[in-house]
Amino acid sequence: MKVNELKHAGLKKWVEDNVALMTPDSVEICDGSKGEYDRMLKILVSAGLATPLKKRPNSYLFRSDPSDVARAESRTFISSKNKDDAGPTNNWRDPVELKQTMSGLYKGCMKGRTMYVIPFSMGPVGSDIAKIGVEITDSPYVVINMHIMTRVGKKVLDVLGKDGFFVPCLHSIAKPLNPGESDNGKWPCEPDVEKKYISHFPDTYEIWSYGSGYGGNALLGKKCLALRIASALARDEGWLAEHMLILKITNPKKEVKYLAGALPSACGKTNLAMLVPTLKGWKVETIGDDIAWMKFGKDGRLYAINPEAGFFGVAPGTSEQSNYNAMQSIKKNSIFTNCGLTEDGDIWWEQIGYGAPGKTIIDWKGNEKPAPKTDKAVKGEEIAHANARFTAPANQCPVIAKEWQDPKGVPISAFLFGGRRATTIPLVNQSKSWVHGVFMGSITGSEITAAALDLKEGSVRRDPFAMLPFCGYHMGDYFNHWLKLGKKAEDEGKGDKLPKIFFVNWFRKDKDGHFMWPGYGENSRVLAWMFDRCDNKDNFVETAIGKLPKTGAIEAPPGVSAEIMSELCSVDTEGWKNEISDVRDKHYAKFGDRLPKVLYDELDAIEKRLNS
Ligand code: GTP
Ligand code: SPV
Ligand code: MN
Repeated sequence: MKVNELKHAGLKKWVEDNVALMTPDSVEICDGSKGEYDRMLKILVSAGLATPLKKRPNSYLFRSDPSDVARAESRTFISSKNKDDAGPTNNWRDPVELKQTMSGLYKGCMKGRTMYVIPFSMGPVGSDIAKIGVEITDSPYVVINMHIMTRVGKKVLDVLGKDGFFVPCLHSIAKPLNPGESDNGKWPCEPDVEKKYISHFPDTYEIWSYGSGYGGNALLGKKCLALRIASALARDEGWLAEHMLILKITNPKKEVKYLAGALPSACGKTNLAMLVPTLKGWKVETIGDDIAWMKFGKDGRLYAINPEAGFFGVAPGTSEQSNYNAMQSIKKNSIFTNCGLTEDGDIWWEQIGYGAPGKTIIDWKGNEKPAPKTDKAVKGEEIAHANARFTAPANQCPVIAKEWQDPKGVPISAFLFGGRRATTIPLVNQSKSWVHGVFMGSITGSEITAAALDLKEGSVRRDPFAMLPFCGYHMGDYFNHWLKLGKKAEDEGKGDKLPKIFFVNWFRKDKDGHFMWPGYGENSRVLAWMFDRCDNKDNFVETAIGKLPKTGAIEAPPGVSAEIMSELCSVDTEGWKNEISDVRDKHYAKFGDRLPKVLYDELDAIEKRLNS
């Protein structure tokens, strides 16, 4: 298909204007076909950017530039007309100035390259909850990843019609080629982090990204559209766009519930979404592992779709033991970025479950090293980058639920929030009410992981609703949006249809720094408790901070003593007092008068209960 054959006048003009600005050598409208995918890979292999993996059919390894290994939060901008609308947790730039600067950068940026125009649907094509985006990019690596992560092609243009709504997503890796020049094995990008831009214009629902080819910076359907822009759309249209996995859980009586869970980046969403329960008779199946879009149905229940079509998962730590279903999902047709390459032509990473075969291994920077005998991580000597990722089609997951692409979505019974917290926060805690649940989401804290550049790993930061880097507007208004949706349901007499809200923590540590809770498959014990809570089972005790499991209501996993269980499931009063003052002084204080008053009321009420 040619540009002048595009039926949507707005889309055609947008493409033509950008061709004139970016001056690519050629333009291609992507059709999402297997032929197109294979052709992109031929280009990438011959440019020395992709290595075919002997051990995995139709699978390839990429090594990025060392400057381009994760989301660049310091270079991510929410460019609303009014600075106040971006709020204290986002980097704001004036949209007129930012567009001027970036237009200057975009000028001629695709010289020597092909411009790819990717029409994609976030969500099953034509679903009421789905949205259409079109990404312009000069990266064939982005094209193949978008093939897996979204639904690409002509069917999307058909739904878009002559004047349908789409989110324009501009992307360039910022590395034009001179005549005769090729990438020659070097990942093309702007290596100076300060010159990268991941910009969002929430008033006009546009995305402009420049200089990075990695993950959330470049696959613009994901964090940029499905969270930052979608959260603004959801605010304007009355729905929810969240950084949440969606899972289906079946109990031994064959009763089914759906649950959505927000955990910060690299804190266990993919693992939870595909968990293999250790509890007999329980089953977990996957709907999605990173993002949920949710709308209320006529019956008052909240229906969720997974807007994505694949998994862009954290590789290190993934093993047959920790995440069997992810390991099965990546056996073929998968893309690996910044993993190690073994002598026999397979990928390898820390905690993959076995030492590397052979004598040597190529690390993520392309250096040959002795093959590690064990899969233990050695600080500073990592073979795979800590944020190395796999891209795999969701339908390759052995436990993908049969309804995962149902256009009407699945009804959510419970939300869970959580983070990585070595102290204070109990294994699981149910909110006393919707408002208390929103309070819980709003104070989420987590130790920083490798999923973002330029942040000190390990220190605790507040990451409300796991949305800190992904909320496209003022976080105080976002809290209010959640409160308003709950109030509306309650006012309409449908409060009992609202999902129950829980807070979990798999990451408590003992004095020696060891995890107190085994996590992974054992988390099914907590899911089962939540499941029964949704049916109002008498398995809880009311405490100052919420509803905690009754002694014995969650059976201790092998190796966990009764004392540890009790520590994990009780209120650390002193810890919580510190938590409350930290939230009041350092977190809520940032939001000024846009922090809903009822959340301060929750804070006061908990403090009062802790002191009584
Ligand atoms: P993003 O894709 O960045 O949004 O990450 P995610 O939330 O999907 O995290 P993921 O499931 O990929 O897990 C990230 C890391 O946490 C991996 O190294 C996992 O092995 C580890 N992890 C996941 N679940 C658990 C758990 O229950 N306990 C412990 N100790 N570690 C876990
Ligand atoms: C995250 O960081 O939460 C991810 C990876 O899921 S990325 O797509 O790079 O944002
Ligand atoms: Mn994520």
